[in-house]
Formats: sequence, C-alpha cells, structure tokens
Amino acid sequence: MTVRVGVIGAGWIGQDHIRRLTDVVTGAAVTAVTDIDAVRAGEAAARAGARVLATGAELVAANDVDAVLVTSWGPTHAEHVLNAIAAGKPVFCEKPLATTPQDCLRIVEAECAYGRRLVQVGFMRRYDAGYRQMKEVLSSGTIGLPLIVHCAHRNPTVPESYTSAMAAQDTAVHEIDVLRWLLDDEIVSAQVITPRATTHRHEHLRDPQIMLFETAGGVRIDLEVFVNCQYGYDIQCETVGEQGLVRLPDPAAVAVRTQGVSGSAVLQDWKGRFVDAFDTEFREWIAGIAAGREPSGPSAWDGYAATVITDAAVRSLESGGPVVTVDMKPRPAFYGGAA
Ligand code: NAD
Ligand code: ISE
Repeated sequence: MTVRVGVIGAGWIGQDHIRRLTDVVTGAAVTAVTDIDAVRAGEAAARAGARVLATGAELVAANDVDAVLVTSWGPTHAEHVLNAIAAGKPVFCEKPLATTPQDCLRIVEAECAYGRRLVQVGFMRRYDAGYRQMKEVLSSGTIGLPLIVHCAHRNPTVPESYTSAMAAQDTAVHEIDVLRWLLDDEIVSAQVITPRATTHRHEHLRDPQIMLFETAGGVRIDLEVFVNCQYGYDIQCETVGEQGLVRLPDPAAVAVRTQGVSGSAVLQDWKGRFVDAFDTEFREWIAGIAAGREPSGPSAWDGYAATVITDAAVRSLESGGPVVTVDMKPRPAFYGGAA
C-alpha cells in the first residue's frame, strides 16, 4: 500500500520532507501540496508529481490524501491539525503542535473524543541514534539514577525576525521534549537567566540564554541556548548519574590533519545534523499508517507539555529570571496518565 500524503506549507522544512517522502521513504507518495504562496506550492508539487490545492481545508478533505503533513507557520498548525482529526486522518505536525496551551488542549480534547491516536508531533530528536543510545544507557541503570543534565543548543546565526522568546519556543523546545522522553520524567519548573549578550546578535535579541529546568523526580537541567555562536550548529547533551555519565556522541566526521592543525568540520545546520533522525521518523510514521497502527511517536500530549513548559520559560525570561512553576493539566488516561 502506498500512503498518499498531502503537505500544508512548502517552505524550508516542507520542501525537505517532500523530498524525503518522495525519494527516501518507501511506501509513501506526496499527492497534494498547498501553500499560501502559490508559486512555492507549484514548484514543490511539480518536483513531487503532486497537484496543488488552494487551502489546507481542501487538502485535508481530498480523496487522494490518506495522511496530512503540517509544515506551515506555527500559529496556523492548530487549525490544520483539528481539521485532520475531524476528517479521521493521521496528521504529522512539525513543532510546535500549537503556539498556545489552550490550542494544544483543543487538539488533545478532539483526539480523545475521536478515541484513537491520529496526531504525531515532529520532535525528531527521539529518532536520533545518539539520543536513542543515551536512552538505552539510562534505562539499563548502568550509570544509576540520573541527577544532572548539561545541554547546549547552538545555531551559527538567526535572522532578524527571530525573537528572544523563540529561544524557548522555537529552539529549546527540542531539548524540552527529548529530555522529558529520555528521563521519563516531567519538567515542573523553568528559569531563564541571561549572561552578557553577544555583539553578533540583532539589537533586540537576548542571546545567549541559560535555561534551568527541574523535573518532578528532582533532576536539574541546564541548557545553554546560543543562536549566534558563529562557528556552527552544535548540539551537546551529557547526563550525570550516580555511577557515571553518558554523553551524546559528536556527529560522525572524518578527522583531518593539515598545515599543523588537527580537526574535523562542524555541521552548519539542523538539516544535516538530524538528517538520519528525520528519515527514521518518517519511515516509522509511514510504516505505522500502512500497517493501520496508531502513531507511536511524540503525541498531542507531548506537544501540549512542550508548549506549557516553553511558556513558563518565556515568562521567566520576560520577568527578569525568576523560577516559574509549570502549570500543566493532569495527563489523561488516553495518553497513559492516571487522570
Ligand atoms: P518557512 O517559513 O520556510 O515555511 C513555512 C511555509 O508555510 C511558507 O511557505 C508559508 O507560505 C506557508 N504557510 C504559512 N501558513 C500557511 C497556511 N495556513 N497554509 C498553507 N501554507 C502556509 O518555515 P519553516 O522553517 O519551513 O518552518 C515551518 C515549521 O516547521 C515551523 O513550525 C517550524 O518551527 C518547524 N521547523 C521544525 C524544524 C525541526 O527541526 N523539526 C526545523 C525547522 C522548522
Ligand atoms: C528551528 O526551527 C529548529 O527546529 C531547529 O531544529 C533548531 O535547532 C533551530 O534553533 C530552530 O530555529
């Protein structure tokens, strides 16, 4: 069976996922594309041999669309995801699930009412080989109980449109999700403090930022978000346990020695760093749909949790750095909770 996918949003990541679904993942075909930029939609559709539809609603309803991929701007996600649930179609939504906790809860409620999981959120780090190995080590008990996690998320530069709040909403959101999953623990508070700002930032931006999180189990997490670090795209994570530590490996790169210097290249963007994770994420999503299974990846609940936690971090940043308690609803039984 070929899973026919309709794509809403043909920008940076939409085009990359269209290429992935067309050229990399077996058992999938992109049959329809929509974008508010008609030229962009036309070009992306032509590359995939798909047709262009005028709106997201039309695409969700189309007979030749079995599953929906949402890669439009964050504030538009909720509407498209809700339409897909109403149509009973599996929907993969790039992060964030929605930009407010209220909209995330509307999705959670709609999916619970439907009675079957349809939504998967694009937190691709859960599919990265390094993070998966780290989870195995933590689950095996080899290093004992985790106590502290040190992380860094660095981008070489960001455009002027990137705001201080986006350090949490757009960037740290990946660590927030992957750490909840790695530790199998919930984040209960957030604090954001700011060191001296880099001179390489746009004037309005607080960069870098240091984010501190605490989990229900008492693990302390420190995360440096530095989005104008200049030198490359660099993701670091080290978990310290009672009997040892486990660190994310550097992405494979050959070592070169020349002109008296020994070293290896640093990747420059998320596309290269997580290419294998994205491929695995979509292979598993398509295989699950083809087999009639509910999605096993990050759920609508995980999307809600991430948005509530990023909100707490933004509130801390905007109020000068106090510890802010995360105000999360009890997890419904539908998503494995006790409520
Ligand atoms: P982009 O601006 O390059 O592309 C978004 C596209 O969506 C644009 O072409 C825009 O015209 C279109 N669009 C906006 N609203 C629409 C609507 N209602 N209907 C149809 N088309 C619409 O942005 P991007 O960098 O591709 O990011 C898109 C989403 O993917 C964002 O939510 C972003 O956070 C997420 N993202 C995730 C990762 C990751 O690592 N998982 C990386 C980059 C972006
Ligand atoms: C971008 O939107 C992503 O999702 C990338 O993974 C992240 O590293 C980057 O900081 C974001 O802007």
